[in-house]
Amino acid sequence: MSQILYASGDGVAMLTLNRPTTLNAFNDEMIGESTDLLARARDDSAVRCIVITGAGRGFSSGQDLSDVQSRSADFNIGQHLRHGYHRLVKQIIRMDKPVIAAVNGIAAGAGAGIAMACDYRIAADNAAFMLAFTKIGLIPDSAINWVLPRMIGYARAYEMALTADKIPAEKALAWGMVNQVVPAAEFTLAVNTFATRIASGATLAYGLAKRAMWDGFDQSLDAALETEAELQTKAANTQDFKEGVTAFLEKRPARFTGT
Ligand code: T3D
Repeated sequence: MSQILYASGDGVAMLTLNRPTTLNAFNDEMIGESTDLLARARDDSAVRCIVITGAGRGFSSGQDLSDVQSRSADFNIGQHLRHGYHRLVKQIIRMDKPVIAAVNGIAAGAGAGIAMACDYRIAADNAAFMLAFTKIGLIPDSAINWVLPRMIGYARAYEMALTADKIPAEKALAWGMVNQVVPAAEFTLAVNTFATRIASGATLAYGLAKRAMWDGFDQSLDAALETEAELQTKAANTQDFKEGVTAFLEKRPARFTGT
């Protein structure tokens, strides 16, 4: 059985993590499949926005712990991360398309890492985030140590690692970890409405803005300004820029095509 459901339409590709009996724990197959499907969405010009969500009551419970127990003595966890989760989170962070995490339930361990690597998080009001790692004697991984302190500050990020407590959606919103919290009953509609709105926007500019901001984390002011100049040159060469300015002057809504 496929570990991920993939559907696309109206400019949106939807990846649904599909191991609900484990709250969508990641086994090797699911890590590989999600990385490949993200590449497919990235390379499909009809796809202008990507959504990752979970089947059933969880978003993802992180690494499948049954698989962990059956590993051989010479299993190399560093290589497992490098060839698995690292490729997956980099696929999300480095693609020039917006990726939305639709967090329908618990996002624990690497599941929280995947959600945090995304560009926007919509959480159901019964969702929660949990750095479960230290409960089993591990440190956070899947780019959490890089992303989360930048997102919410060291004090809160380290508190999450230290306590491994569940951070409910509303608290995650107050901490700046999620962008929207919606009632569970309205979750699917809210996700579809937002994703469709983004997919009909100036998606090329969204992708370039994403790159400028991520690159900016590692850059000096001068280098960041140069990146802005280069990427703005690209944005200014798009049909969307022409259309955006024309629509403004004609006092009508713009019809962006992502080209
Ligand atoms: O080693 C490496 O590969 C390095 C990489 C590490 C990355 C990581 O993600 S490490 C962190 C791994 N994840 C966890 O430690 C979380 C484990 N799960 C939980 O703590 C809890 O399940 C939750 C807090 C997420 C949810 O609790 P609750 O009470 O809502 O659900 P539950 O009853 O615990 O789980 C429901 C079922 O899912 C249950 O199976 P059952 O009893 O109905 O047959 C449970 O065993 C299963 N499940 C939940 N999480 C995992 C899992 N099965 C395998 N792996 C899991 N991670």
